[in-house]
Amino acid sequence: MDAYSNIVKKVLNQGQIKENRTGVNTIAIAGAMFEHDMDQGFPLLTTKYVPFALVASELEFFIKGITDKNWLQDRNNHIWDEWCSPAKVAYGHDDETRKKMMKERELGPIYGFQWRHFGGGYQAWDKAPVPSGVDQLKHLVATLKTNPDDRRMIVSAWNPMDIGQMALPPCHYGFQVTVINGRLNLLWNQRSVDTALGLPFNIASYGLLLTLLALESGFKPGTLVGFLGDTHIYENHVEGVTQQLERKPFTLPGIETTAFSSIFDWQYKDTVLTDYRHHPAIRFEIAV
Ligand code: DHF
Ligand code: TMP
Repeated sequence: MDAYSNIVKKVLNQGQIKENRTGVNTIAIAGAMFEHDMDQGFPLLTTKYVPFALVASELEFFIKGITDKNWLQDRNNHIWDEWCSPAKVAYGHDDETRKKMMKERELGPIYGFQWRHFGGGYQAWDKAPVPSGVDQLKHLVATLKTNPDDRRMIVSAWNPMDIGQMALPPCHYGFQVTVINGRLNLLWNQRSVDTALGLPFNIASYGLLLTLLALESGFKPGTLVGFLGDTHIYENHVEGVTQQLERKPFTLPGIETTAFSSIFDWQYKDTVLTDYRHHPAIRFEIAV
């Protein structure tokens, strides 16, 4: 798992100062790769506490195609709050979209909508999305079971037609699955990477998705790979990550899933961490 620390070090050593829309500068590099063999344990950082239940409930929210943040808030998950609260709707591209987002507490056609209803014509501010469009996740699962040698098992969250309606254009905008020698590998693409705050969640989330897809299809969990684009550390995170780098990692935790029947029926509480030893949490302020 020191793949993560290596990325942090690379950004600190090679990063250039860059301005961006948030008003908090970053140091940034153009491109990095994260790689982790799932045989070594579940990829949850041990050099700081990462709240696994928040990662898992956000993943269930994506898998179910839900875009209403009330669903997350009902599960004590507030990681998307800033992207809907009336005070801080930062990304809506036009005033009308913004107003609707505030009123309906909708995030727009983000990850889950695209995974399950790509091209389905998101217009439902006042009702649940109608089940239309391409169900990319269903197709991927079906192909895994019927033709696992396929090299076209891709789910894309990047839909240029819908970006104007999203609370935030997808950061991790696509993933691919490939089966090699009986092992299921997952590779994701991410255009913009908040190395201190977002990346630990993204790694754990795709590690969990890989595990669930492996359970669903009967393949062994393989390698998790992240292709990272603009990979940055916000200036006000430098002190925290520097402190974090000095910490000695613990052995990685495991995860256990009880009563699994299907990824589509999976609930985040069905999966629990085992033996998670970690250093204390580090507070990083989020740039909105
Ligand atoms: N914007 C920015 N600037 N960075 C992000 O990582 C980011 N992530 C988003 C939406 N917008 C973003 C969605 N994912 C947290 C983690 C992931 C996430 C949003 C927020 C976060 O605040 N994590 C805290 C713990 C939060 C808690 O315990 O409630 C952390 O310290 O990891
Ligand atoms: P941007 O849209 O201007 O790139 O800002 C998005 C910020 O959020 C950027 O710092 C990357 C970060 N981010 C992640 O790192 N992971 C995520 O999953 C999400 C949603 C955002």
